[in-house]
Amino acid sequence: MSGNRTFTMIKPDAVESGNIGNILQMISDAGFSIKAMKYTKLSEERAKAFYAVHAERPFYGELVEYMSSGPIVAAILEKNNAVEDFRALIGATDPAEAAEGTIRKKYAESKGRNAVHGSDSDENAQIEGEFHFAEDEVI
Ligand code: DAT
Ligand code: MG
Repeated sequence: MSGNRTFTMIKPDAVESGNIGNILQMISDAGFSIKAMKYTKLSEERAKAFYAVHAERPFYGELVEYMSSGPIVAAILEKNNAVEDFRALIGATDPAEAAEGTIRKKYAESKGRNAVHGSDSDENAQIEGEFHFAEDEVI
């Protein structure tokens, strides 16, 4: 059975370009409700830890630098089939390959600076949510 929660971040490029409101509107219109949310900034150490699974990839250094370069919005979202439906809403990693109407198609700058994060499994949604939020911060 698929779970009903996922974790997202509005990344530094989308915050910088003034699209927090537009992206939250798309998330709300798609039927997700917010269980926790914060405006914050990842230190280099925290960005390294969050993306540790990608440590061996050639883009890891660039990814860590970018994700710690400016403020983000982190949130836990709820909806039936949350992980899969949210991945469909955000679109492919590379905005050039993302479907029309997806968040990344509309707001991402590039494959590296791609506007939003979405968890890729129920297990990672849980881990990533706990990375950013204490238990009593989740409604
Ligand atoms: P996704 O965010 O779609 O789950 P991922 O988990 O494969 O993609 O990679 C995590 C992030 O790393 C991604 O959102 C942007 C960055 N990234 C991935 N592949 C990249 C590449 N080839 N060049 C630069 N950045 C990349
Ligand atoms: Mg991923």
